[in-house]
Amino acid sequence: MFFDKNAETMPRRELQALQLERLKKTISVCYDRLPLYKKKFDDAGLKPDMISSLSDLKNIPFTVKEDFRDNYPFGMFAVPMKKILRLHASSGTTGKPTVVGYTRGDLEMWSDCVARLIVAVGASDEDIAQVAFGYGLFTGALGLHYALEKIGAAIIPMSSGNTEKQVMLMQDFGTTTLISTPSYALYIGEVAKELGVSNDLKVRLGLFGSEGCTEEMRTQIEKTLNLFATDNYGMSEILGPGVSGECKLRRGLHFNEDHFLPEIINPETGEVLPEGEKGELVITTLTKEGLPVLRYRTRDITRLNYDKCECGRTTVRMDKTTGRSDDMLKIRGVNVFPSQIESVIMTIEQVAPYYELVVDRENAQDTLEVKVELTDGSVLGIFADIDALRARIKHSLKTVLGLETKVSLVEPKSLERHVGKAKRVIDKRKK
Ligand code: DLL
Repeated sequence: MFFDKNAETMPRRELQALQLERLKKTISVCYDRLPLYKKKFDDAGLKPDMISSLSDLKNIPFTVKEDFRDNYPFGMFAVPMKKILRLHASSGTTGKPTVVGYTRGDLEMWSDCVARLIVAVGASDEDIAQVAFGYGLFTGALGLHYALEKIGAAIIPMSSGNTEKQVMLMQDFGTTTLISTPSYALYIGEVAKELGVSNDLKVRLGLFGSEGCTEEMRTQIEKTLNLFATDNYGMSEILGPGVSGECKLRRGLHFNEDHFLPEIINPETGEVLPEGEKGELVITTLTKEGLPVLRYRTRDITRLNYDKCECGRTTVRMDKTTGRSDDMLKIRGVNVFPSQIESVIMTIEQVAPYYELVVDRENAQDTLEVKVELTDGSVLGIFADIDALRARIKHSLKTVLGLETKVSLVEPKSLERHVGKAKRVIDKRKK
């Protein structure tokens, strides 16, 4: 099923012509209206008319998160405030949040983009959709909300948290589609099980996103909630959800390429990498009015696949991200992505799908402790079993990471549960 078949199946040549036309317009708006871009172009000795093909894009300087902070709150907006209808912001762990603004046209485009992605995985006006993303400045809830409304689904704007009530409504209202972060979905599934109502739920589809989720974790969520879990990707600086998402085949996330132009660069050198190589995703908006962005460095690591998908869409697909370049932990010189650890943990039966990573420094050496939760606390007293399980996990982690870790097995339900994006890494070295 398609929401906008023409756009989603456009022949590549036609799509590229459209992208170039839109790119040129976006560049001239940025250059003419935003001092930030005028300065970047002038410093690089670049004029807008020097961008005459898509391959010239690589000459444009990058935009980074700090540009948003430096221009806080509205300095990145390309239209007068009276044209802005909505503001969102991402919390940011330090300092001021990143603020984004949408015109009426942007809001329309946003809900169209998300609608395409959710229709691609089978959401429809038959659905009762429970939005368990936090409503507010975060783009997740309202981003999904208006797209669900557009396709005619019945929406339960539940927001995140209050998990027992969440489950009660799922049961009483016959929720068919759940919208949340993958980690919250897992927790909702756990609470449903505890309440003994797992088998009474009618939820069949999960529209998840906003954080990484390994295939192994997806399998756990699907088992716990008995649904089909799909992945949506995006970031507030560019749009929010609606940048890319899976189709039913789940072989990569289709980019809404007529609105967002992706590139992959070497995060170290900034050079554009050849097609198919893995690196940092950079995105240029092609139709945003309120907040056009040129070459935004997402810090997300992925790869692009331009082969036509069997679903009929011609749009480029990105792999599930392996993590953000700034999530990468350097432990005794070895690069470790938390997603690698997640893949291991999720396949071990005796442990629950919850974990926490504690990085520290002892005697001038980095240490990595992997805390995992047992499914059955009674084995804690059986030392031989515990030792054997710990050794097995340590061995699997060593094979994947090439690194010695400390594995701690903890009581069932003792690790924190997350209702939004999970925070699983505690890096004590940063103090
Ligand atoms: O998380 C937007 C969103 C909301 C996307 C709901 C999908 C669903 P931010 O809070 O600005 O925006 O965070 C953006 O989250 O750069 C990625 O690192 C990460 N991220 C978002 N979606 C995914 C995903 C929203 N599907 C940052 N897989 C991005 C992995 C994701 N990481």
